[in-house]
Amino acid sequence: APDDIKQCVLETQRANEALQRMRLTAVTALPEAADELRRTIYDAGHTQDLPGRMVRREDEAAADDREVNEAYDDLGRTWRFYKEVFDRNSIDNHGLALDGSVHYGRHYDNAFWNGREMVFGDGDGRIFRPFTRSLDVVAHELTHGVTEATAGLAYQDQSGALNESVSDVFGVMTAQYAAGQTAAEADWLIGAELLTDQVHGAALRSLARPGTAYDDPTLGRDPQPATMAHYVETRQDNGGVHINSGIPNHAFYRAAMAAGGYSWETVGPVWYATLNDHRLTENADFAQFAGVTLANAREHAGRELADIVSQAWSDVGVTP
Ligand code: ASN
Ligand code: ZN
Repeated sequence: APDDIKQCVLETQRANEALQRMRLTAVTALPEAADELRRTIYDAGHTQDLPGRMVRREDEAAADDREVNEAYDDLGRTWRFYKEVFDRNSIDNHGLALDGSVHYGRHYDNAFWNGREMVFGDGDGRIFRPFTRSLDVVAHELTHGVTEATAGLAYQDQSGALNESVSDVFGVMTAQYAAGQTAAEADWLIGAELLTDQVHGAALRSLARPGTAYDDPTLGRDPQPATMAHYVETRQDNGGVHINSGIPNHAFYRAAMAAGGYSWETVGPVWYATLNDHRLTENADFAQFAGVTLANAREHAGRELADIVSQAWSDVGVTP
């Protein structure tokens, strides 16, 4: 069944690519995008000027800078995950070169995708270590680019929480793939490597137990809900996009655990097909997203996985 989904994803991609090629050749006759990994890492030198000084390009030897090499290695792992598992050629599926900037700002406690590149702060050293430490965080940021290039989920309210969740889901899947872990073996944490020993908490977020990862209110982070019963209505954080993402995150976790085996071979392809499905609108809410996952599971993965996906959404209180 997962092979069928892969096949479908492949066919959709081929169709999209053929269309894109026709457009491109019609306009400028551009050469085919190279199907190869092209990374460039920049050093922002503790400023907020991007991208900063170029410090390591593809095939160059390791730099004398841990964060430069972590960004380089983890962008590579994420690129390989998308290529090998979903036959996706980089963020735009057209071989977009991957740019990353490290040492952004001073004591900067975050990482982000700015629409062109991935940017990583060094953390304040008290709560956070440099944001290149966690592969799932690097993959989370790169996936914001993938979502922008596919479903285009608006970064507000439920579609924003779905956008965040997709980044977490593909972030943990990238880490599980790189480590060769089954759903049962994985920790399902985002950013476990970022927190210093002084922090009370395991990670930024947990897909297995949302709300338990980082629940120290003095750190200004709200616990995430795992189900609709605890959905948080707020105007902060674009309508709580990093909060309510706990709900679709937990649905994915439950489905992956029920399916067993490797997440990227079971529910991962269903979520990936959903991201590439034209039935998913930019302002989709949880119920609509769930509906498209179910449609894809039914159409390409068969009854058993469809029932698992359906049960997982029902468990978190989302009815398609
Ligand atoms: N690290 C955050 C994220 O990628 C940055 C943000 O708030 N957009 O979600
Ligand atoms: Zn994000």
